Amino acid sequence: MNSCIFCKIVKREAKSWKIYETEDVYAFLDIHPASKYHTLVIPKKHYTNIFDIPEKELNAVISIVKKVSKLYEEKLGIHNIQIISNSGAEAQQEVFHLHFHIVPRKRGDGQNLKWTPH
Ligand code: IU
Repeated sequence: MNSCIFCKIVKREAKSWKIYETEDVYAFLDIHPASKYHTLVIPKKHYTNIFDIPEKELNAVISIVKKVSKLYEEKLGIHNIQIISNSGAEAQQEVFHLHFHIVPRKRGDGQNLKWTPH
C-alpha cells in the first residue's frame, strides 16, 4: 500500500534498523521503544491487522516472533518478553499494517510500561 509507512520500510523507501528478515517477514526496532530492543515483526505483504491476514501468512510471522525472541534470549540473556498486537483503533493500533511488538521486560521498568489497562 503506497501510503503505508511499514510498506515503505519493507521497500527500503523509509529507514529502519533491521533485526531479521525472510522472504515474507521483516523484523526491525521500534522507533519509540517501550524498552531496549523493542522490536516489531511484520508480514512484508500489507495486511491491516489480525482480522485480514490468512492463517498461513500469520504462522510465518509468528514463527519469526518466536525466532527473534529466542535470539534475544540466547544472545542478550533476555528472559522476559511481552508479545503484543493491537488490532483496531480502539485497541491502540496506530499503524494499520499488522505488526507484533516484542517488548523485552526487566524488573523495575514498570513505569515505562506502554500497555496498561485504562
Ligand atoms: P501500534 O500497535 O500500532 O500502536 O504500534 C505502532 C508502533 O510503530 C509504535 O510503537 C511506533 O513507535 C512504531 N513505529 C515505528 O517503529 N516506525 C515508524 O516509522 C512508525 C511507527 I510511523
